[in-house]
Amino acid sequence: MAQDPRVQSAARALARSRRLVVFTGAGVSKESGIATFREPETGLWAQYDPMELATYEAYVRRPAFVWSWYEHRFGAAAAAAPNPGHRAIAELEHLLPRVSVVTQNIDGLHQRAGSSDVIELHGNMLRFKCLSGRHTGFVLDDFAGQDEKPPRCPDCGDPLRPDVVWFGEALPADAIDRAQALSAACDVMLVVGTSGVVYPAAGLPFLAAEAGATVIDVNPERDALAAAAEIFLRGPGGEVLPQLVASVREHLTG
Ligand code: BV8
Repeated sequence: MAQDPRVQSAARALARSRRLVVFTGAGVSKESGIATFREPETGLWAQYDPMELATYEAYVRRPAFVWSWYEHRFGAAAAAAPNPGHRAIAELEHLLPRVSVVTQNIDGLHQRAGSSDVIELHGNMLRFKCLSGRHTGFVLDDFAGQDEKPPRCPDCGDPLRPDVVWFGEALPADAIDRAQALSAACDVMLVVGTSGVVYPAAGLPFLAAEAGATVIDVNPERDALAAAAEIFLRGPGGEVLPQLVASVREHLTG
């Protein structure tokens, strides 16, 4: 891939960038062993559609069931380690003047890989709040002794929920506002591992392209963002990104 002219032109664009946004989806965590949203899960959850489970209605209707789905995912995220793709993204911060990561993922792996400016558009499943939303900022240890599923809010006794954005819920205003401002002002956007079907997140690459940024899309298969991407690099992030970053380093060190 290193001699691939598309990788070379992507590396040149990245090496020149002054304001880079890296926009990621579930695919960037696939090589860490975390299931994506639209590729069938294996095992117990294979027959359930995440779109049906990641909603307020599903949680209110079947709280223990939806909580068990998240417990399965907490376990996967806790057992997972950042993969070479996450680490390559984190390395870009040491090569380029300004790098912001905007992620749809809720697994916290970009932060664990060392990225220091991460906007979580859809929250983080290792943070919890009560159903009313009045009490937030809980972590798993805050209710470790509770057997009830879902556990109860230590402050008000409401059922707890993961601090994530469910379908039909608004994204945190500060997160989406900052992500849209950065996308409209960036000169390069590197998109990794998203099918580009979930809005308003999927609008960000189009915002960047309309503002004249070079949009680079990394995905093993074509996704819905093809119209926004100037350069498409076909392949898994864990393979493409380390090669891309090595090429950026070559361009910068001459
Ligand atoms: C909103 C957190 C309005 C939870 C997620 C009806 C009612 C209400 C809203 C809507 C509606 N119809 C449409 C909408 C809008 C809706 C939406 O966009 N729906 C889509 C499906 C049509 N959006 C919303 O509901 C949003 N809210 O609109 O609110 C509003 C406004 C004001 C006031 C009130 C309400 C909220 C959306 C957020 C939902 N929450 N996650 C949880 O995770 O449990 S979204 C969920 O999908 C994940 O975050 C996931 O990241 C995200 C996007 O999916 P992708 O990341 O792209 O993952 P996917 O599996 O699809 O693709 C993986 C890609 O990776 C593939 O392309 C694959 O090829 C690639 N890949 C595979 N292997 C690799 C790889 N890439 C690289 N390397 C590899 N190795």
